[in-house]
Amino acid sequence: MFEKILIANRGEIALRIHRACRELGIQTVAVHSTADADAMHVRLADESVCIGPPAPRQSYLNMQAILTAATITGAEAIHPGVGFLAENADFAQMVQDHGLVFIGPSPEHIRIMGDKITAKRAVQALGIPTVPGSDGPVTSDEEALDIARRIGFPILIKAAAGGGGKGMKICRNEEDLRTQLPVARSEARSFFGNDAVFFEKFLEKPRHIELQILGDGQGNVIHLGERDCSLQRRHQKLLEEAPSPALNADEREAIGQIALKAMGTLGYASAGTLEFLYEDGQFYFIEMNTRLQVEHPVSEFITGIDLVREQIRIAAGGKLTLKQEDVRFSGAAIEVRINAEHPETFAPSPGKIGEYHAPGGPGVRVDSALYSGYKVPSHYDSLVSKLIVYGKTRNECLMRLRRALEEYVIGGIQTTIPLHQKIIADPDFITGDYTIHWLEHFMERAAAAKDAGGA
Ligand code: MV4
Repeated sequence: MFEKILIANRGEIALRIHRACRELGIQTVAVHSTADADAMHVRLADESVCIGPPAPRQSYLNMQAILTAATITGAEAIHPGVGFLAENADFAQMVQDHGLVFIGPSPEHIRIMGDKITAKRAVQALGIPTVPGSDGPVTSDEEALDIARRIGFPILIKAAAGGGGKGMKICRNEEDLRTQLPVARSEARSFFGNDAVFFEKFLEKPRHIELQILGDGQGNVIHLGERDCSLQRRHQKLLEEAPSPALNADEREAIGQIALKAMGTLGYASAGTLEFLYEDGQFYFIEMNTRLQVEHPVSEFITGIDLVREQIRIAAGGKLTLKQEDVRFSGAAIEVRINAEHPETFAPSPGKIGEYHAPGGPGVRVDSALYSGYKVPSHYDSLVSKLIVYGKTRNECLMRLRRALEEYVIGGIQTTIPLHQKIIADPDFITGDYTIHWLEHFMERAAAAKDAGGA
């Protein structure tokens, strides 16, 4: 096992990784920007190194500075957390080239999955269902029209290097296709420096369901079930739950078995997530995330598996000790993402935390680096806390979430807590009846009700 790990991230995820290290008896090195000198993970780590000014390019994305920090502190491995360098294949390779261990999958697997076209080809070849579409990049109008005739409208143009919904174009007829193809290509070139685009049949009302997997790179793979991440706004997730209220046990078993076989053949190592769209009882793969995810705690709650601990054990050469039949699914978990934002306008609300009181009691977990007197910097993502609750049933989980949100006090800044309180009181949410478009409509209804009330 490692003696010392460098945590190349910040905020709640840096703290989450620190906690796993500590429980394994591993020393930690925090790296931080000048804006994060007073951060919780910096205070708790055994050692810390300031790696640059607030701008991420000059600190959390500065590979040379991070590798130097690892070298001077004698860290043997680097955990990249989520975001920043977590899915950067070049960084994973550089870490290896410096004789250190990257706590994550191989650079090759990161690279394959980072390009949506190569990712789709790879998983399709391994038997995972994908959305009907072009088999590769589309360049000419003739090709585009051919594919359109084969799969039918509506069609979605996606960028191979895309992600987060950037640069997607919906085409409802041939004219749209002719006008949008060049636009999509030039946007892809300017956003990502890669103008390759591909086509998929556009699914109108899917849910976003993702499968958590864990492999040891030696052919052993388990899955920790699915998470329903359909509640999102502008490609930012707000709330995630496991299991999905839309799936039955047979569907879960079927997609799980397909994924196990595929990831085993691939020899995948570390934690990973297969993202699917789910519509009318069918799963369609869209992307694979080759990292730990923000919403990993819901899967931990329903399986009792510590994903970060397992990532570290696997990176140190350990084999998976669990077989799929040893993974026991029980109960329901929900995570709400609490952002330092206005709950109606989503305007960022950085600033100094006043009173701080986190909820507790049975089945409640708070992953947050907040403390009273902490100053939320304006340079980074606005996620300041994750509240995760567990219940034996979804209903118990919902009741518990309601009371935990009531207990939570975060003074001094605005947060999305009031928004979460409204969402979980909505009848559609309570019955689990929502798609990826639900939240947009919910926000419109809420705004209209407010206008009517104010008039
Ligand atoms: C789609 C889709 C409908 N049909 N692909 C959005 C981001 C990227 N991860 C993939 N995305 C979508 N791909 C087909 N063929 C709808 C979306 C989409 C979406 C997906 C997941 C979660 C939220 C979303 C919000 C809008 C659109």
